[in-house]
Amino acid sequence: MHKTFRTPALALLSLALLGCATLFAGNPIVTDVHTADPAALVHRDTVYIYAGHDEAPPNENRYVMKEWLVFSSTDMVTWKSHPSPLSLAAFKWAKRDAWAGHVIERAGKFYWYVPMSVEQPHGFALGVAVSDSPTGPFVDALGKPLVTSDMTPNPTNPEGMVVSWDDIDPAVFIDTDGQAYLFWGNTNLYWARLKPSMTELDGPIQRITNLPRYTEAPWVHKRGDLYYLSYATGFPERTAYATADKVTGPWTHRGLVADLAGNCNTNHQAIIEFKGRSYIVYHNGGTLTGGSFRRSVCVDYLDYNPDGTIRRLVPTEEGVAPVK
Ligand code: FUB
Repeated sequence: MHKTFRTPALALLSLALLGCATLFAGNPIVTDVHTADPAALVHRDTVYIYAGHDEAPPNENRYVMKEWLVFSSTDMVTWKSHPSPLSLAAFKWAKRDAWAGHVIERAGKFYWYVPMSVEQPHGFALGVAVSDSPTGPFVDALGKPLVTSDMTPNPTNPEGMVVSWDDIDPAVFIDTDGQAYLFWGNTNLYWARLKPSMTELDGPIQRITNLPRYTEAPWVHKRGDLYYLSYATGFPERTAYATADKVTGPWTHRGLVADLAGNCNTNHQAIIEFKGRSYIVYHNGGTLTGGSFRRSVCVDYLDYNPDGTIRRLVPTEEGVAPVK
């Protein structure tokens, strides 16, 4: 996919004139910092986007990610930037790599599931932080990981590499009966039930094995009676999806949601309904300083066909219209 991206000048000018941390949409929605791996939460009349912070300097081609960021909007167009509510420093047991997380609310508390690399057991681990507010501050809920690398196999990816980073990209879904599920994984896609505490697994870790070229970034949502599991596929990544009649599967692969992200080798999506419309939140490398390690979050509409299949994303520069 080729597209041109607007310069950040307009957004920066808006910021300067306003003298506050209110950002105006058009894609990318944030242009003063690089943001990646969005998760989105609808809470009351507000949408919160939780993102990783890509801090790699220009020409440094590796992830430099030490904290997570949060932005909020009531109209999907005007995004307010809040102080960073969570960083690696909150997890005494973690070392590096504040990668893709997910926030969900239960009984008035907000739980933020995040992957980080650790020394022992070698690889990534999943932690969970908790707050009374969607904008934090969040604190480590357990003082230790929820999932560690020795709880799952280290798979071999299609390139023949042993993947020690399989325990990444947590995504939590609470079903209509109140049961919570944790999905995660790179190369292997894992899931497990969560106890009502949201900080303990409830039963064995299971795998979904029938999704072609599953890479990472699972996201589960429900529309009507149908469950959707979207995820990054292949590498460089596109976004694919599967559907099921139950959140426990079996899942049927349905095709692509999105083609390659512009100027960026990963794809990472969140799908929400807000005030009667569906949105997809994703990232690309679409700023003047952007790229695979300096990504930026975008918002566009997500449309469904009458049979419930998802229409392929049309990424836009103008983004979405304000919600009335
Ligand atoms: O941002 C680091 C990793 O890149 C995420 O965990 C993946 O989803 C991919 O976007």
